[in-house]
Amino acid sequence: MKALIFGITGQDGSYLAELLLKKGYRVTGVTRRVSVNTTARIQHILPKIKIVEGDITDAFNINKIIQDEEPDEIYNLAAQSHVGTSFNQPNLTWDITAGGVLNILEAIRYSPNKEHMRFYQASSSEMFGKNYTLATSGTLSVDTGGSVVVDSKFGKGLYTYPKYQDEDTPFVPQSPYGIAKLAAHHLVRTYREGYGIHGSCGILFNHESERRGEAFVTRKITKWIGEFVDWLDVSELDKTQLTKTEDSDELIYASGHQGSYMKLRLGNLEAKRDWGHAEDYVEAMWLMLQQDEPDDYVVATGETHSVADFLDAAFAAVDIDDWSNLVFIDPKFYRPAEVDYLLGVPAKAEEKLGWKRKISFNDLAKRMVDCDVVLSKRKCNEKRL
Ligand code: NAP
Ligand code: G4F
Repeated sequence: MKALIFGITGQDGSYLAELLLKKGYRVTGVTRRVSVNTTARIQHILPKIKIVEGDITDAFNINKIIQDEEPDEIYNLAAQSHVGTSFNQPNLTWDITAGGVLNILEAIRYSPNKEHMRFYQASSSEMFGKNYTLATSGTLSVDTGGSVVVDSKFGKGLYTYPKYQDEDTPFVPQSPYGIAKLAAHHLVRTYREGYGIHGSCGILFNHESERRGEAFVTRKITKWIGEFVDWLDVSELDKTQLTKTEDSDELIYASGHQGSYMKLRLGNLEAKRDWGHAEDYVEAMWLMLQQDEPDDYVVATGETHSVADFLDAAFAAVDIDDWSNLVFIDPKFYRPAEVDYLLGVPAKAEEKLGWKRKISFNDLAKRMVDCDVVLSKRKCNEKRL
């Protein structure tokens, strides 16, 4: 089997390529020309995959790649994927995140091998925006642990709160990114129904990992913790020496110590997300393309946690219980419109694909922190040489 991955240099692209190689696929990845090397995440598998140069906004280029490669499965993970950036660069976000998908669909539509091609599109929980479904008393019963049992048409599942999103929740996107993803989502449905393309969309909720981009909130937190722990070590400080001073809210000082350290600067800590691990989520992408019929699926954990909860879990991994003096709230990181609450019900994916997430919220945070502590030490040692 032959797979073509758009967005192979990204977080998900790297995990998906590894998964497909393990399954015996021949993998081709599309990378765009940039002035620096972007293959860090796939460096270890580069000898085993084929790389072709392409940009999904270039329709002719994309068409040629698809006709040349004749893949059995096409995975589109390429996007301008940062929600905050989409408010500053809405046109670019639209061209890549919506227009790019149209280019791929058109190439498939006119391909002589159309009947043999299956297509996966990376849709997003960001498409739900501010909307959610409120479980009614008829569909839920309260579990002893404070969770609720949602009795959906795909069976019973245990979830932590009666507000959720699933495949039936109407989309009310809140950002240029969410709107572009929703346009792409509807394009896939239209090409599926209109031209018989085997196209499936994974409505994936937030998923993170040790390879997550550094501008997303989880990785921004764990990277900062890694570097901070290194600073404590080098300065021979222990955590009890840290004090808050009156003259600067933005710096961390230690009693009896000359140096200071810039606090972790964040925006809205109240927003709630359904966070899983990317390694689990790429498995769901592959499973979708193994189905006889194309369809759309929510992929999520069924739990929701605030950014503040993630801070608790991440700082706990380095034995810091109270992070309140280490974080500075910077209005710059607030968004013009926010998605306040995401909790996905993955009952359909569990029932029809047999998918189940394996990595818990606390393990996710710990794995990311552990990795960033090691990475920071390595980087700092290099700097000191
Ligand atoms: P990511 O790390 O930001 O990766 C995005 C990928 O898209 C990178 O390989 C990037 O290449 C590529 N790309 C961007 N613009 C391109 C263009 N014009 N032409 C070709 N390639 C381009 O994102 P991710 O977290 O792996 O997410 C994968 C996909 O799932 C994205 O579509 C994202 O929107 C969607 N999604 C993600 C989540 C999540 O929580 N991670 C949830 C729902 C949906 P460069 O390396 O050159 O920048
Ligand atoms: O980590 P985030 O930037 O992820 P966001 O906006 O939820 O988007 C991610 O998940 C989507 C799926 O729902 C994907 F489609 C999308 O591609 C991306 O992978 O922000 C999470 C939350 C937001 O509420 C944000 O306002 O964290 C809040 N936040 C608070 N301080 C921050 C910061 N976000 C970022 N990036 N940086 C901050 O300093």
